[in-house]
Amino acid sequence: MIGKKILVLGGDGFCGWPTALHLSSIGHDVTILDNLSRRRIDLELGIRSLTPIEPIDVRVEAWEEVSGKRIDYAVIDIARDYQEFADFLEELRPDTIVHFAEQRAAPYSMRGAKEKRYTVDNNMAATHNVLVALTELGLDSHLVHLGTMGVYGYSGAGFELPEGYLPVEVTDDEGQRHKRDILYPTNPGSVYHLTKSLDQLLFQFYANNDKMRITDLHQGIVWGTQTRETRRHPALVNRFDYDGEYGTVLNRFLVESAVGHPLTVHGTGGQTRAFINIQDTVRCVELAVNNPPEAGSPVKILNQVAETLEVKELAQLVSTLTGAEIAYVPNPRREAEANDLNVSNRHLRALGLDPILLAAGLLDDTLEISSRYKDRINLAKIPARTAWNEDRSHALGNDDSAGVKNGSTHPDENCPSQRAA
Ligand code: NAD
Ligand code: USQ
Repeated sequence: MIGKKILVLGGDGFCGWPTALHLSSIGHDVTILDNLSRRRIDLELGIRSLTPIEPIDVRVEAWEEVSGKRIDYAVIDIARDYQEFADFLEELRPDTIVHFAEQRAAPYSMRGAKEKRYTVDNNMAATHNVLVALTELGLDSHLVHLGTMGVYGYSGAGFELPEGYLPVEVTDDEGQRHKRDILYPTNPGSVYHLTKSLDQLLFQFYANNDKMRITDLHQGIVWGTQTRETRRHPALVNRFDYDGEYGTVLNRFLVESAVGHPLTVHGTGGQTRAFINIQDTVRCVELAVNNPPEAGSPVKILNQVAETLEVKELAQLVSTLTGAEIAYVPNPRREAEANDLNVSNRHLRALGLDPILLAAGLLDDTLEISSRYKDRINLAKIPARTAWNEDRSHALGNDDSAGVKNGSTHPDENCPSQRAA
């Protein structure tokens, strides 16, 4: 089991970097591939990680220094440079590919025409290129993909959300009943989430047609920053996004409280979402890597979540801990004001996951990082300004909603897909 050759696509990112370190620390032979587009988006948006992140070569050197283990890396755009990627794959011949390499921010994907197109072009081509390359090269690598809970939508189904498939029964004209497991009807809430819904169809096709072994991890919102491995050296520190485009809700609340900014609850705060700590993200990927599906079986879909909470509950938790004020701000997103969410995570629990649950004490670490680096926080980048549609744009008080219809104000050459590394 131990000692697989693993390729981590998107291994320079928030989830990919600590996962690469974790898999290396437990004895796997890890290679990172990344096009560094996330670092370029920081430049494009004039933002930066709260934590100062080192260049990728410095990161892997620091890992070798503290662990004695080597992680190789390659800078390739898997969406655009198919042949370079396929040649790389043919030489490496990994047992497992862990695929994080997509544009992952919902607000960024809704900024305007350029970002919508970039997110779809990048994410669909990235995933499809991986599948095509594996097929063309005849490689039997197990593909582990990071998907999202958002593919299910947040409509409050009234029952526990299953893991990927919905059992249905149809009665034909003769009264005969037919049972089927179908992909759970998808209901994405942003262009980004839409790409994850489309990924599911690509996986279904290639698992069926080419007997590819695929695990799709439907992950909730990740909170926290550091893991056991990233704490081992300052140059290993993980990235921490807090801005209105890439910052996720709990990490944003912790940063906001560190600088005395009111906690920005969108709308009523009745949105219920699924959460998981970054330490559990890396553990879940380990479990998925160790438990591939059989060739010829359907895509193995696991819900990678620890618990569900309402946004206003999160704000209350942080406020109680830090004394921060809570501000109920107009919601820039088109989403239900309140929803139920009851999610099964039976598979990962059965494989041994004992998830970290949110409790005030567990926020200390992230709170400490937020305070330590608070001088790096740009207050102007905290508000979430990207409106989902014209109606939401008006609710935000944007006089000119043209930006919503016509795309963002930044020029083409600023899109990370269109700039040289
Ligand atoms: P991230 O943006 O920090 O990391 C993604 C990495 O992929 C970046 O380093 C980026 O440079 C790279 N990348 C993007 N397109 C690429 C391409 N065409 N070729 C090569 N590299 C490319 O995002 P993250 O938070 O680490 O998320 C990783 C994955 O996990 C995403 O697919 C995301 O949808 C999923 N996920 C994240 C969360 C979360 O809360 N962060 C929750 C659920 C699912
Ligand atoms: N929200 C606030 N205040 C904020 C920021 C967000 O109230 O300051 C609200 C949003 O309106 C939303 C909820 O918090 O209702 C979650 O927003 P988020 O930005 O934390 O998470 P989301 O956009 O859903 O995306 C993140 C990751 C994405 C991943 C997804 C998992 O960026 O890659 O797929 O979480 S899930 O939400 O389960 O689909």
